[in-house]
Amino acid sequence: MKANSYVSADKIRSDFSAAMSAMYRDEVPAYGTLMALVGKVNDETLAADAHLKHRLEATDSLDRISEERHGAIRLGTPEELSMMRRVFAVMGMEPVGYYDLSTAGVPVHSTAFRPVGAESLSRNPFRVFTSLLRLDLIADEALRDEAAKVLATRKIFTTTAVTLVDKAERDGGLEAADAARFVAEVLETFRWHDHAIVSADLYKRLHDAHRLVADVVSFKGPHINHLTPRTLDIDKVQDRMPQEGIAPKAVVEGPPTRKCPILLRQTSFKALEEAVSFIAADGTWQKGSHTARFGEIEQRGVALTPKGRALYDTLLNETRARVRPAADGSNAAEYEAALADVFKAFPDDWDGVRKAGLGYFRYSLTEKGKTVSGRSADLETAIEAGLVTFDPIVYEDFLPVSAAGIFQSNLGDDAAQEFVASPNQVMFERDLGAKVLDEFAHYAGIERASLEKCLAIVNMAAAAE
Ligand code: OOG
Ligand code: NI
Repeated sequence: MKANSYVSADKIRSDFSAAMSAMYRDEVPAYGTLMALVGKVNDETLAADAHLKHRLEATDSLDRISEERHGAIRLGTPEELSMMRRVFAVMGMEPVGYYDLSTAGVPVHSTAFRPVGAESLSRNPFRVFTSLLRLDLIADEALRDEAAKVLATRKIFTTTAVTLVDKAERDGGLEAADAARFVAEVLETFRWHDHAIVSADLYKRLHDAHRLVADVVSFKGPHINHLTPRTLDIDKVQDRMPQEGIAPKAVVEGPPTRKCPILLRQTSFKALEEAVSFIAADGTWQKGSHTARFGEIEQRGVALTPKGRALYDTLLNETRARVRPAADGSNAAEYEAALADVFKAFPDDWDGVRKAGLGYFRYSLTEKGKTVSGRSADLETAIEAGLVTFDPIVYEDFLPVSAAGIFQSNLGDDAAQEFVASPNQVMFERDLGAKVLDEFAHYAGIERASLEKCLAIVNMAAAAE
């Protein structure tokens, strides 16, 4: 056994994330511009907020900020999805959560592949929102069959990538040379292909059924469609995007601007219209275009408990009942005002969020708490006495309504479609070949573990009194 020489999954993921970033920067120059802007705003935010900087350092998450990004892909078949699960597993990424996008008029359901352990997350939190096309939601049966036939012909993974996944599973890891080859080979799956695998006519019919169907079916592979950096101040980046020549979507998705960020706020710039070629009847190429790739940024806040999430959902629905944001941005200011007003019902100080049981927190002993002994205290008393402190646990997942908003903003105004809501987690997990992790149980587990560690020490000190 040479288990010691295996490269860690965390390192493979970091290398892959860096390689993906370099490829995307090359392919989509606006991504580089956005990354530079986000980096600048993050530096400014940290320089202006010493407390934030200190807490990020204390919770071991400062270094990861600049590393932090997520991408998204859309797959066509169950076989592609289950293989993708095995590929991501080699990088230490597991499927977390189930997202039904049919409610938002998008014929896919999804999960997010991401690292789950605290150490892995702080090393590199790279994640990929992964959707599976649902041809069952497309009404035209003949077209559905045609699409399925095309999908059956394509191979999105290189032979070497598959071989290396088999090897990693068999041996329990990959050595350096294989890990490097794995990164390079898997990157191929995410590459943009400007030559379609369908005719312009079929593309048009797929596109008429739903733009996403055309995006998934017409190409050789699931090109990464965006790569999103994490910003510490999304409003500032949104404001400054135009100065950098980037036009952001009308409103930021998710909760309003707050002192204490919750969940996830996202904004994006519209998908680029890119030149592609379709297969012509005489075997030559016919010029055309396709829009799929866009830019997005996000700001992450505290993970909410089921109670906090229910409150968030209620308030967001209430806001949208008051003002539905128009795609052209004409009522953006009105929507933002309504959002801010309705969300006054959500406490905006960390202790308030915590005490109301709305968010998940990581507890730790303060310097004083570490030295004290002979003190009997329950958690609240220990907090009040400055022995125990708490930090918000960052939300590492996604928001179906935001995802839908991002999808929609890239579909154009006329593309909204109604599907009957039909979540089907059972079918998704069967196609995936595994169960997805329940995100709430996961955050609750992190909180509990931090608490137990703290309380043991505090109580021990108390026992010695
Ligand atoms: C995925 C959109 C979802 C997010 O950040 O919510 C997403 C897609 O467009 O394929 O990435
Ligand atoms: Ni995204």
